[in-house]
Amino acid sequence: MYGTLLIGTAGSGKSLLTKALSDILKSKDLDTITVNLDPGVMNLPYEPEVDIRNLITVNEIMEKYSLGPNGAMIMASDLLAVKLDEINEEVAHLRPDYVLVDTPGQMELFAFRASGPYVARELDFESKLVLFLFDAVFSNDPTNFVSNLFLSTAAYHRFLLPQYSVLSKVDLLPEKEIEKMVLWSEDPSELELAVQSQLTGDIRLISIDLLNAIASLEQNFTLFPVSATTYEGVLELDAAIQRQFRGGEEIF
Ligand SMILES: Nc1nc2c(ncn2[C@@H]2O[C@H](COP(=O)(O)OP(=O)(O)OP(=O)(O)O)[C@@H](O)[C@H]2O)c(=O)[nH]1
Ligand SMILES: [Mg+2]
Repeated sequence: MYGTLLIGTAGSGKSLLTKALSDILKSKDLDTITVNLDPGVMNLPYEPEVDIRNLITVNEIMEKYSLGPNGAMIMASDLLAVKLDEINEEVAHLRPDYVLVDTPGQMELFAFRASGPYVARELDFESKLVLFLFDAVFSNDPTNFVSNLFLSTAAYHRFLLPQYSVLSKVDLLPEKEIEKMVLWSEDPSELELAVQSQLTGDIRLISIDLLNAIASLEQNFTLFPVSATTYEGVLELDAAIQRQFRGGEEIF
């Protein structure tokens, strides 16, 4: 059983990409299920086979513990860890080959609290992969791109799982902007050039320092450009995921 966890900032496209990848896998007759781990989501673009909302909902927690929405979201994401055995049992019962795991909207609630790394570690898959989503529209200037690179590194630091970087929503920008970001991800000197030429003052200095720190980690951030609405790049991303699971090649 191979598990892919989709992680990224709020609204970066995790849920729609979960659907797109699931569509592709199912169209190839691969035994695939989706797992929703977001207890606060109202509408999903797919029908999850396993859904944390059957075990915990943010609304119930708000009522039961007299919490506001933020407090309830924090409590709900911590409760994920307690419910994990039940999630694992439900998944095991379905015996799929591929599991796509959609994670809570606010990435910090999952990645940066104790429960997220615990859940990622204890999910009962024989092999696991993280997809970290860079929202193309948000990443389209050097300052935001560097911030997102840093978040991606922080996610790796939390989960310590093989990790692919995905550039989501590429249908929303001209192709040359997408190519530019892919180039930044492949070649740190190109990103540094953009920082040097487009930024000034303290933000330039800090960005260069951050880039040097990231470069010293020697990680591969090469972006997979995808659109979950037009399906551009989704087949290629799926092929890369399959290679990772079957070949176990080093990514990060
Ligand atoms: N044009 C376009 N819109 C997209 C794409 N992927 C997601 N969206 C839109 O972006 C918004 C957020 O997408 P979601 O898939 O809900 O993102 P998410 O990361 O799951 O969001 P949260 O769980 O709420 O943090 C929705 O309105 C989607 O329709 C894409 O590839 N192209
Ligand atoms: Mg979502």
